Order: sequence, then structure tokens, then C-alpha cells
Amino acid sequence: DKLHQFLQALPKCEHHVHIEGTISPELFFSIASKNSVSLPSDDPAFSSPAALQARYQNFSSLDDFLHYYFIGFSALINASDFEALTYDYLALAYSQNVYHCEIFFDPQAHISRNVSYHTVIAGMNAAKARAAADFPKLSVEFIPCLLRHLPVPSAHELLVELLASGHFFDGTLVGFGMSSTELGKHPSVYKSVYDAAKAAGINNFTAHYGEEGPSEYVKDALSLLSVSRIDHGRRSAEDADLIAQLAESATMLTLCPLSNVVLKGVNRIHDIPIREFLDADVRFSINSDDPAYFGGYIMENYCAVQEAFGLTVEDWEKITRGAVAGSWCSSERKEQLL
Ligand code: ES4
Ligand code: ZN
Repeated sequence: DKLHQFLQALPKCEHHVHIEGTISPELFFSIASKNSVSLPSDDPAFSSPAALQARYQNFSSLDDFLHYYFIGFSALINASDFEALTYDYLALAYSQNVYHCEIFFDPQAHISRNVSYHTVIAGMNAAKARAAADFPKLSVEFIPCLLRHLPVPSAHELLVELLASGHFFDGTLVGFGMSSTELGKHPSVYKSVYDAAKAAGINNFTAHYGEEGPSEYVKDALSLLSVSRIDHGRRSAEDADLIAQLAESATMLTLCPLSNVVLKGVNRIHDIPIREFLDADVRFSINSDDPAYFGGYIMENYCAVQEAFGLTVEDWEKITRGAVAGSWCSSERKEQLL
């Protein structure tokens, strides 16, 4: 109908997509086969792409999902694998009128299986170069994410390697993030890493919080890690003072509605406090997170939100303006995106 056309035509910014979360079961099986990577033999979910797809319908929690998510990494070996994965995602996002996207990736989980950071970023950069030629209205940025299920020294080691690449200062990497397991990983655990990153001159910081964890984690991430956005941040709504602080500081939440339902953070989209955030002027964007695992890309997330909340054109214009303003791109680029 008309509103669907309106949502499709909206110029979109995607701030929360993990490139490794865009590998479909079919692509996982085909790349694994090409690279002679063996699949887990003790889990019937890996008997076929269809069985794996069916397993994705039954995640019980973030950590249950993360188990499958990291097995998905095992197929990815060569720069050309990362190039294909990234280019396919960009083509799909562009078909949904994503004009600016900031893509997360997890270097530690590649380095630990002897796929170097340089292999990963070379493939992603090759895709970005092809996208610049093929998708003229699209801008693309990359954000490495620390993995919280790994020990803190591993995070410091990664930071040292990333800084040595010079990529935070030549436009290759636009910011610094943190994801994976949340419960038990209070922001204080990573303060030393964020402090070191700040001291080295990195400017843009984010972190996954308030997905499974309480609003205190969000509040403490703002004060201890000086993040300018929060990935998910859904549970911020449980604290009225925090809502006011997020609005006042123009901190952007990168919400991922379908992800929250599939990972059982909420029972249904309507339980995500989108109306509260809109009414309190909390800036947020709507994103796909791990689209191959959660049943939809950015447009499916926009549509699910529209179905649950019946937003007005004015609401969507507010969301769109906030997403542009919260993007990590130049003010000139923001002007173009509006
Ligand atoms: C993630 Cl949904 C989610 N939460 C935390 N970390 C992640 N990494 C990839 N997807
Ligand atoms: Zn995420």
C-alpha cells in the first residue's frame, strides 16, 4: 500500500549491522564447501541449509544465537569471501534505499582462527570500492567491535593492532564498538580499553548495551566509556532519568526490532519502547543487526515497526532526521542525506 511505498522510498541510514550476521545458510554452506571447511558433525542443524534456517527460528537467548553466529565465521577464509559477503549485503541494502551504512565486524574472532585483520579489511574495502562505482548514492563505513566473551587483554591486543594499521586515521575505520555477551560485562570491565583508544585519538565510540542487560549498563557506559551512541539501548526506557539524559545528550540508540524478538528480549515488537523514545525526543535509528539470522533486513524492520506502532509520516521524518544527525559522516554528507 501507500505507506509501504513511503517506507521503501525513505532514505535510510543503517548503523547496526554485523557483516558476519549477513551470511545466509545457503552462502555459509557454499563458501564452507569451496574452502573445504568441515561443518559441526554433532549438531543436526548443520545437516542442510534448510535445517540451519529452521534452527534460527528457535534461538532462546543472545548467547544461544552467538554460538551459531561464530560457527558461521568458520567458512570465511579469504579476502574474496569477505568481499562477496560485504558486496552482497551492500547491494541488498541499496535495493532498500540505504544511502549510508556503518558496518560492524569482529576482528578478534577472525584473528583467533588465523584469518588476519588485513585479510578481512582488504575484502571489505574491495567491496566498498565496487559499491562506490555501482551504487552512487551509498556511503559505507566500517567499525570494528570488541568481543566481550573474550578476556580483556585480548581487547587491548586488538586495539594495539588496529592502531598500528593507521586505519582510524585514514578513513578506513570510522569508530570503535563492542558487542557479544552482555550480562556480567559491566562497562567498567572495558574502561581501560576505551581510555586507551581515546588517548590514541579515536573519536567515535559505541557499545552494545541494554539489549539483555539493565538500564544501569547503559547509564554507566555513557559515563565510563564516553560513548556517543548505544547499540540496542532498548532497556534504557526502564529509567526515566536516563531517558532524559539520552535526549539531552542526543545519544543515538541503534534499535534492532526483529533481533529483539528473535532473541527473546521482548515478546513482540510492540513491547519495544519506540513510542516512549519518540515522545521523549530520544534519537534512534532502526536497524537489522544480523539479518541472515533474524528474518529480515532494514526494510523488514521498518515495516515491523510500522505494523506494531502505526506511526505517522511526521514520526518517520523525525526518525529519519535523527538517524542522519547521528551518523558518523561529515556535515556535508549529512546535508546530502537529508
Ligand atoms: C549481536 Cl544481537 C547481538 N548482540 C550482541 N552482539 C552481537 N554480535 C552480533 N550480533
Ligand atoms: Zn548487534
